[in-house]
Amino acid sequence: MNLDELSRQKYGRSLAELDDATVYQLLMSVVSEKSAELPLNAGKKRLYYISAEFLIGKLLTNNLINLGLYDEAKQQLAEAGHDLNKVEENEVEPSLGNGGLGRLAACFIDSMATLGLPGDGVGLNYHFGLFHQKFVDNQQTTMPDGWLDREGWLRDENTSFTVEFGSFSVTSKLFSIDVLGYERPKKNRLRLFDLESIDDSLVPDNSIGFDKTELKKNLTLFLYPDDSDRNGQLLRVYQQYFMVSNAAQLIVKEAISRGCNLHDLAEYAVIQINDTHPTMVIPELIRILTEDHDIAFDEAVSIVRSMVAYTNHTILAEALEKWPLEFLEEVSPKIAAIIKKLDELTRAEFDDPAVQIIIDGKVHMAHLAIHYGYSINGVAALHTKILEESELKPFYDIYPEKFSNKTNGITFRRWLMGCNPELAVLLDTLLGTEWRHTGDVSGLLKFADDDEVLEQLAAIKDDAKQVMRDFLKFNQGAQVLDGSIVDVQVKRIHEYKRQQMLALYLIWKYLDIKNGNIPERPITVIFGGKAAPAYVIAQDIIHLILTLGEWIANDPDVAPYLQVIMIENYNVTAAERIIPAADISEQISLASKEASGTSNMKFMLNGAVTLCTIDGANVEIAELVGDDNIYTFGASSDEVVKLYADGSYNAHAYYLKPGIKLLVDFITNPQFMATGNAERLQRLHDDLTSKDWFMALLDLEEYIQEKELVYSDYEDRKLWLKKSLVNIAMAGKFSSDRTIAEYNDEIWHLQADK
Ligand code: 26M
Repeated sequence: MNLDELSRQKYGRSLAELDDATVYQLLMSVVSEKSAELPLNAGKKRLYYISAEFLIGKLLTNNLINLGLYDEAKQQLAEAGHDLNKVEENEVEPSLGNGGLGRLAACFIDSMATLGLPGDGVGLNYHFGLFHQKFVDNQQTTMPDGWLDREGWLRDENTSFTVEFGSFSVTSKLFSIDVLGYERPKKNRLRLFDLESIDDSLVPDNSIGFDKTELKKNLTLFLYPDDSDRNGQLLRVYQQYFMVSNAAQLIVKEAISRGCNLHDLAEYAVIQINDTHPTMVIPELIRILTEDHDIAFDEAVSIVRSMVAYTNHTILAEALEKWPLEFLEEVSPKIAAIIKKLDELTRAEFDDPAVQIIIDGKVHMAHLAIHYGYSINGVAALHTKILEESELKPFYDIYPEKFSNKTNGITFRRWLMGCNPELAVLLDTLLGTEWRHTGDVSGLLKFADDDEVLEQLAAIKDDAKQVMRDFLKFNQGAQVLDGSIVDVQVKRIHEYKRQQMLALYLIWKYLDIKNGNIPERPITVIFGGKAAPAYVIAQDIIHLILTLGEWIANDPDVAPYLQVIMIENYNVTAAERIIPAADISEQISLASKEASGTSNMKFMLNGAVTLCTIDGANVEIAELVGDDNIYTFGASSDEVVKLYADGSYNAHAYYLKPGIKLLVDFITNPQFMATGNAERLQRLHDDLTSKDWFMALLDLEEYIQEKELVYSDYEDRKLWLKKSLVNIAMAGKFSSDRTIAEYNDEIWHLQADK
């Protein structure tokens, strides 16, 4: 590849003369042409990973890496005076996901392609994605994220299906994005269904409101449209059925084209459903087999049962989908009728009311998926244990063989090679390049006491901090304090993740500095994340963080030592700039509530030290790195489960402890409140002092202590660098290639293509 020559051919100018936007166009066309030539991974059996979200991030760097062109491209660009990071600013990040579940799906399709497994992602092409977050008056505002405006990676597949709803039908339109494996000669695809009759003009420029009843025009406008009213909830069911009906039709069509007679469909296709959102694929496949292909109902049920596997990502009751049967009857009477039949079958077999599919007129999607699929997995060891022993125990008692754990993982292409190329090069130098294929970086351990290597790690962290500074300056004009320790919590805003607990710590630290206890070095605490528009308390938490950040910045006694930055519109691109720069990874969910977490793995791989509760995959991180290399605190999941079971957590009693009351009451201190929105701050205060459903006050004192210990340990440079090194070295387990190999060995049984 000679970019200068290509530039002269295409634009009649040298590479050095191009502006960054044109360099981007050039690189994108090179990559697209190369990837278009690659054949698909093939094999009798294909996997379809159906997901409402695919949070794939920008693709240029990733695809250059996977095509083996990254080093060349970077060098040629550098010689012509261009910086790949700057060039990448011209790419728009697809807005097709929200959080961990969507990013996991993106890591998984990358790993499937890397392992040569024939399998595609299947989802929807939301025109305005989730939403674009902007801060106005220290509050979250939401704008449509029109990511499709600019030329991107989508290819029109010239494929359409008809989807019949109860009272009308629509035509779909299939797009795809190539999914390349790491240095692999074949590819897979992300298949995204769109609506032929979609109408972008339903959405105003500056708001995410739109007519929810115009279903023929709106089905693929937004991911998770507001569901605070009945029309919004119905729209989600319409979207889900649109997604899975297309998926099912695609699966059947492709299987037939490979010689399947449909009685043997399970030999040709396996479906992984990412959370319960795609569960209706079960009745939809049964419908297609019985209605269109004359297969008897019982046989159709048994075929489908042997080809659908379900991943559970949460034990939060409010996130376990239960749709009123009446909704399903409106969206698709045929699907509702099949679900009723399936419910009758399970009722005849099992007496326990807890395991029925339709309970009090609501369809429990997880129950449907467990009875009529062959596999259910949790996403970290602790999470799976909680599913088996408590949350889904009645199902585990019936079907122990269906349950398994698949601890999540992350792709090292994006989360190490792409976002931290200097660290990747250091690993090459120390270990050779094998780790790029195996994910095994444990050889680094033998350098744990090598001062030279430790200093190289320190230098890499400093460079990453500079990249982060530039990003925050560019993104939102924020100026990171010089020489600060970087302490980060980035993830969806949710009470169970307890951003509010870190905010309370910041109040403590602010007051401590006011009292004259000056920290040894400046501290930069970085938050990032979006709150669901209908989730009021989550918006209040964002408001608290932003108001606190401003308050501290305006206090000259404290501002030189403590800083709070909240990243606006946190997304994959921001994560790639922030995570390599982090010293401390905040993973402080209420024990038992975070199914796994995946940012914990990204931080670890990039040398941050974890400060965490014993929750999700933190448990596995702690086992790997040992007590000396992680900071844990807080109630255990058993203790928390017990507190919920006997209802004995008393928020008010914790609030009344003098050390805690002072911090919580700061939120409603009149001077502070006057700088923010009194209603929001008062509501948050009231919630913390009376309900505190996710028990932020329970662990607060221990958290403050542990944070102080972390900051003071950081000052022992050598000790800290060693912790950082051990974390990197032990992160190999969390390669999503390992996770996907496990899914394949134990659930999918696909043949890898050569
Ligand atoms: C539910 C109902 C209606 C509308 C939306 C939802 C919904 C959408 C997304 C609920 C939850 C959603 O995301 C869940 C999620 O991201 N879960 C995370 O999955 C990760 C990958 O397994 C885990 O690492 C995280 O612990 C888990 O929170």
